Amino acid sequence: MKWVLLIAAVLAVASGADVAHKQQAINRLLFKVTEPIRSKFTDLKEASTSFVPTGAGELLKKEFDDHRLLEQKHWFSLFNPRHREEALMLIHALLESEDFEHFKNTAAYFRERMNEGEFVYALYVAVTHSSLTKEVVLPPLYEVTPHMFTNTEVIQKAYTAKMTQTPTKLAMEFTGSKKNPEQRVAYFGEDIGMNSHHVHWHMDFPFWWDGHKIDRKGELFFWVHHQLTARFDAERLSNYLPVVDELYWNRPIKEGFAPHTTYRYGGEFPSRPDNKAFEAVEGVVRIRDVKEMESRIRDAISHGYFTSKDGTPIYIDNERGIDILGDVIESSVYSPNPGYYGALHNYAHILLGRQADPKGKFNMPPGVMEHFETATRDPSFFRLHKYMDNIFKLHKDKLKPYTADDIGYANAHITEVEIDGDLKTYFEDFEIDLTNALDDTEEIDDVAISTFVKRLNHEPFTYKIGVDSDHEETATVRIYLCPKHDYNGIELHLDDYRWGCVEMDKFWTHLNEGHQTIERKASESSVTIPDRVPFHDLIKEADDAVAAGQDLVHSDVRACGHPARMLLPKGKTEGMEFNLFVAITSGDDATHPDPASNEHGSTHGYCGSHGYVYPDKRPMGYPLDRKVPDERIFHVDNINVSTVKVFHKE
Ligand code: CUO
Repeated sequence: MKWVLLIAAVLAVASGADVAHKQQAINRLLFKVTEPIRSKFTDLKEASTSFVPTGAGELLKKEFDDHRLLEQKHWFSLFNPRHREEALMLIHALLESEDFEHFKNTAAYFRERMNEGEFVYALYVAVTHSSLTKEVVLPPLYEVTPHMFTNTEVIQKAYTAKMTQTPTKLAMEFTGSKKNPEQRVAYFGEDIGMNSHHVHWHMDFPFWWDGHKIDRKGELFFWVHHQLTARFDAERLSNYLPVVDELYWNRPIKEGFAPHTTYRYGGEFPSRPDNKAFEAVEGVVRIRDVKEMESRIRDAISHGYFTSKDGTPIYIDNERGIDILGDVIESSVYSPNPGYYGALHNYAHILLGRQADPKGKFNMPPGVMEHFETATRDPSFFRLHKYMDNIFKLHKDKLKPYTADDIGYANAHITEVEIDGDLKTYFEDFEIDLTNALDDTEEIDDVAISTFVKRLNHEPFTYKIGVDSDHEETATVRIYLCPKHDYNGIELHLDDYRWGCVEMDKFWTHLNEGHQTIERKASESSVTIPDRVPFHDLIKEADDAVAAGQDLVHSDVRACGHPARMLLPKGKTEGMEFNLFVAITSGDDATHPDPASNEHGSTHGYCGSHGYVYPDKRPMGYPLDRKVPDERIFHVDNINVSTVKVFHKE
């Protein structure tokens, strides 16, 4: 994160709505959300009592006055229709604000009245999408609602430390024991940064989104989750585990899961033993419902078209079919016929989340699968997404394979691809501030309580791509990393490994006539984001800027993006071979006129370009997204496949 302080005193004093003031207000609204607004935050405190909500806010106020809203100090789940409805009312109220003052006052008013989980979700989504808060950096969610990212043991110890006012740094272990082979890859499913990316992806692209049209939202749903499963499989192979198998509705759920995680309000997250047979969730969804949804979707794929509500066919055996299929499977508001195709993905999350108490006999709260913050902790998450990924693959495999013309590009002859630096991964400690996990009052001083947990990182490296070119032109460069061998050590052919490829980067560059070397750092990847700025630093910087009458300029605002430090799979101590696949195609693939000089928000690969069309015209995953019956098609000058080794340093 680069921070530049600009002298903009006039603006700051006059409007109170420069970035520094906005950042300060959002920080304060999210500071200790389970307690009343601090009295020293006078403007917010004042608004919380005297502001009169208007528009959608007025409707929400009426719900509150009529005692219809979910109480405070209760768990919240987005998959609960009424909880969602309430959160959406606040999102609409915030998004229709005509200026930031109105936005801030609306938030302050409902912060003191609504359920805290609903409030946090609504504020995060509204800040993400409002034009009034474009440059505001959202505090790391894991420091605003730490319960959703940590475990019970740590939270309990943190409470003890708080009670005794003892500054403490607590070690956090990954869930489970070494008796469970799945434990070997818990560092991936439980990675704080990856969980943050996943929850933010779903805030950037909510299934319920009813605002402006978001470009290729369904395809992004496919791609971001396809990449999560491909990355998880690469981690499994790195740890001598077979790739994940899909979920079957009529077979027991092989892996159980004990989350060791507690809601802030609502007790422990429920556990599930190994080999639990699926049961209907009473009053919500039956197994035969999801089977039927699946069969209708498979049927549409076989036919090559979906049937919209009015009976018209929507043909999908084309480049854009994947977008519609994504909308249908999720299902989002864009689904052409949710009454018929249902909401396979969302119901599957609920089914998996409730298997501990499917009849609601024990009044258990929702499972980890019913929250995007916690879902990937459960190994069944990856089984579920593999199951859906295979449905996507069924559709992709039906499409006409690319021809030499579809993938060739005569202006780039790749002479060599080298890596400058080592592909070397290692674990390091990562510290998370727990201040916001602990109840207190204004009178009690904060003590420094944090937890540290292991996380994967890698040494910096740079791709060096030698290219001969006939003439000057902008070109598109795509880089994938693909496991070279399967679990049994058998070397894979292109058509077998392509679906397991991990997108490392995609960028546009300017080719000059003659020979050149394209250098691209791993840290510049367009699928990743750097570490989030800690909440404490955001607070200090905004407060300092406001006090000095200065403004803030933020880059790296987006929280959606795979953690940069997890760009590489773990690999093995003795080295693990991967195919490094580099393809250069014409710059015409870009949808924007300035691709080589514009990073499109720098995290477009998995997260699109916020508020704009997706920067790449080609299907996500191109040119590896379709069947390759004849590998010779790929033996072209503009594509290079080399073997690299990823080492893990113990
Ligand atoms: Cu992200 Cu199932 O969609 O978790």
